[in-house]
Amino acid sequence: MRVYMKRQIKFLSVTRITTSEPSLNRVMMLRILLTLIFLTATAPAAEKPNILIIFTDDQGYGDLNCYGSAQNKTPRLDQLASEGTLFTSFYSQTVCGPSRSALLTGRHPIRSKGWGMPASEITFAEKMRGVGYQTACIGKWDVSNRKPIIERMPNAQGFEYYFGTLGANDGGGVTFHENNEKAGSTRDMGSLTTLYTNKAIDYLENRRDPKKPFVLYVAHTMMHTIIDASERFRGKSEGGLYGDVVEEFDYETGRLLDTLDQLDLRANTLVIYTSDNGPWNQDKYTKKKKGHPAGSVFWGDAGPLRNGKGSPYEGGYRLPCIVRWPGRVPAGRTCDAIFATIDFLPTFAHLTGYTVPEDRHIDGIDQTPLLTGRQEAGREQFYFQGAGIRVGKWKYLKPNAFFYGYAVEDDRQKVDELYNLESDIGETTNLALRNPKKVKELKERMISVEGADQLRSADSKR
Ligand SMILES: [Ca+2]
Repeated sequence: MRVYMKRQIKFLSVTRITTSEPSLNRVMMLRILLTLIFLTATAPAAEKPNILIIFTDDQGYGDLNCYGSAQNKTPRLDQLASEGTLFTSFYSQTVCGPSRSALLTGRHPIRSKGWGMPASEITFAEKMRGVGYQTACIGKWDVSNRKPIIERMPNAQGFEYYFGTLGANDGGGVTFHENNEKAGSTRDMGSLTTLYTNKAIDYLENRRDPKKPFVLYVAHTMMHTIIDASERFRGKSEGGLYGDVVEEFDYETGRLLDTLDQLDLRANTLVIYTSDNGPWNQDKYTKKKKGHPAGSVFWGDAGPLRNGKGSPYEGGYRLPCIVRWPGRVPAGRTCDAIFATIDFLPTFAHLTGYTVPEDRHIDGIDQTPLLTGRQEAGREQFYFQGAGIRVGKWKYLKPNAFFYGYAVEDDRQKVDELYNLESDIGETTNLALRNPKKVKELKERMISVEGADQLRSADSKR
């Protein structure tokens, strides 16, 4: 756009000097001005990417076929991966609310406060509105303590349009809000994936202004217990009820992606699919959970990773992540660089033209060079809340690392833990005693992140 403007302005000045006929001069001036107005009006949609974030709940690292699942059939997400980049060291957080506050603000939950995210936090949606974006959120919010606290609900946190549920569905029911108003409730958990998809499609087709770029954040309630699939998918997969839900989500995501194509939005839309935390795969929780059909499988698969939701082991934090942006993000690429939801806000800043908030510590970094393939390196480190840190291939957990109750491994010795994730992705062999220097180095790094409110982390300085 800037180039076009410069060319037109240059042409304008030349025209003024060389044209002697006044009426011709006026006509040309008018034409040029109209061209400039047209270019200005259409430029944002043509230049700034739309962003579609598809965020599932409690879906494990190993749930998709393209991440190694032998049971679940996920052709649409597999296709998305073949059209974009599949990340294998992507980190969200270990539970729902903290994961959402981190994604929205670019700040670890120690700063963005998870379920209790204060109104003073700045989200990427707020920043994107400031640079001409339309902003919408469909689905699970979960950062206003599951309550209708207006100043902490989506409309007040940057999203012009909202439809969804403020909390989770542990009791087998949800209440909806449309913007700040109550909008009904349901106990039919098998209807939610289709409902949110329909709302997202309706937003793309009917609610947005086609002349402006958009960000659409679709946060599904599935696969969070109490899970269910619609009649069309229930009992159909090889993976029990959980597999049915995964396959329905895959199908519905395909419908949403098809809508991008139908509206000619594929080329200029950055699509990100990921999950908020690992699967609820611990016996302690699942054995006593009521509300599922008898005998059904209702938890996901962490693949080769240790433990799941609520744990600082990889199964809690490391999630599938697929990014597609035709012609910009390399297609068919698998990338093991460290990338995280906290990086979304600074990366979107680069891509859409806003400035990252400067009055607070931002933990995320701009990962545009990684996404676009200009570099294969990502974050140098990733911090696990109250638990430890990963630096390169090394991961450290402190003796009193924080676990949510259901994720506690009763036989875990409360000692320093050090793992080489490159050779031991399942965190089976504790190398701490053999590498005291590495333990000391990582412990210091961990402490520097925790005390970083006024400082920039090593990654943020790049
Ligand atoms: Ca969750």
